[in-house]
Amino acid sequence: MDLVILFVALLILFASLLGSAVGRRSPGPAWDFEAPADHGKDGKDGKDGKDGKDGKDGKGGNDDDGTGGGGGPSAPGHDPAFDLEDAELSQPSSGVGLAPRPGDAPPLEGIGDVSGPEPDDATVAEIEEALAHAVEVEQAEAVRPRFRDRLAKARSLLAGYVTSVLSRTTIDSETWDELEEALIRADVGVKTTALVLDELRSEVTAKGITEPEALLAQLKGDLKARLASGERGLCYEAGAPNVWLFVGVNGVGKTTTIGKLAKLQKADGRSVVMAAGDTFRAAAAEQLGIWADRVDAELVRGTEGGDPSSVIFDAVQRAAARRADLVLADTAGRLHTKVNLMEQLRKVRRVAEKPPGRVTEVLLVLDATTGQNGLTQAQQFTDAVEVTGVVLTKLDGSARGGIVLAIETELGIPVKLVGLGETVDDLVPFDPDEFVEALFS
Ligand SMILES: Nc1nc2c(ncn2[C@@H]2O[C@H](COP(=O)(O)OP(=O)(O)OP(=O)(O)O)[C@@H](O)[C@H]2O)c(=O)[nH]1
Ligand SMILES: [Mg+2]
Repeated sequence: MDLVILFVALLILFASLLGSAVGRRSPGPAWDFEAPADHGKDGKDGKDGKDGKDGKDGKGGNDDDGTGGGGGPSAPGHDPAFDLEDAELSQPSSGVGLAPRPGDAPPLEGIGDVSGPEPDDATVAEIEEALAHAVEVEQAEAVRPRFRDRLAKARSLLAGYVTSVLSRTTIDSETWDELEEALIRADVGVKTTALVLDELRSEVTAKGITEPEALLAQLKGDLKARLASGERGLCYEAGAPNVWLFVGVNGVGKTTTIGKLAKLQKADGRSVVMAAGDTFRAAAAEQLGIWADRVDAELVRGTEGGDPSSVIFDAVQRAAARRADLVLADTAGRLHTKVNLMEQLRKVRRVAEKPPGRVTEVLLVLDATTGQNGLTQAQQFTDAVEVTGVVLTKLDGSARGGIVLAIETELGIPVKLVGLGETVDDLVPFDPDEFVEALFS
């Protein structure tokens, strides 16, 4: 009998415990850290959601999943356990909304299932300002990168020499030695360095320059003048699909440059067809296809191992049929020393030239980190396909930007575009003045 009474008592105790637990969890969404009520609050307070930092690091913040910027158990700085614990401690069992956490902005009216005081005018103004700032940051991302910001490596190489030259009170033989070493190390090349310094010596004599500061100012002026005459515009002739052919050795950035340039050209109102003329590897066409998707351009590709000329031919036909303005033609990277590959390139150019196509640019893509070898490459490619301009990539990671001077002085080929980084907006027209200033200031 005693046992029966004990059993019934235990049953009653268990039932009452269960009832209280269910009652505590029953309010639903506001208590559940996966529910959107709290996330709506965090995501729209202008601090967690779109502050221009979280959105870029790929770890959270953009609120694309609709859970709010601070949402998701793994959102940085947002501990879901804290939410639940905090809610359980501070909310009545009716469970409407969560207590604000330290640092939370008060919720906005009509957002989520959140109760609390109405935001005052100052808070609304603060939120609006934060959102406006986020928009500014997003817009700023598309702004053209500045040479000065991206040429830190090249500048720091020259900085030591500049400081040393300026530290002396006169211009002496050490000054000239240092300038020579600086230019050669920056890959201006022995020949062009000699030309630059000979010119500078004559000017120093003619103008009676004695101050190191004036000497450096003269050098900068000379370098700018040396680069002033290049025709840097990309040639476009209306009335037929213009073909711009991209050539160069392996890995210099041909395919990436086409993607970036397509975006620039489309922004200028031109329609673009991309030709996957690198048929050596299937992955090459895939890579170009990704860029085509990204910038919304049409892609024409052939079969792996097929004839690159026929891909370019098809692309020109497609462009003509669609009345597209430009065919940006990729080619396989090739060593300039391989005779048969250079011959293949000649054929590609001949075929691209067939009406209705018109080759208006042959752009040699050079990697700025390879230095003086770029000069040899430029010579060989020019012999094969009449290069009309150079795209100098990876200037952002190179201390050797001086190759620009060697190419223009020794080969007379204008540098038309430079790559200052890997993202789609990191291709810019070459600006000699900005370039020289970025190197020396
Ligand atoms: N930092 C930096 N990297 C760049 C730049 N341009 C291209 N790259 C990188 O260079 C690498 C090679 O670029 P690709 O476009 O594949 O070069 P490619 O000339 O088409 O190479 P192949 O097709 O193999 O001959 C990629 O990782 C690019 O992101 C630039 O201006 N700066
Ligand atoms: Mg490529």
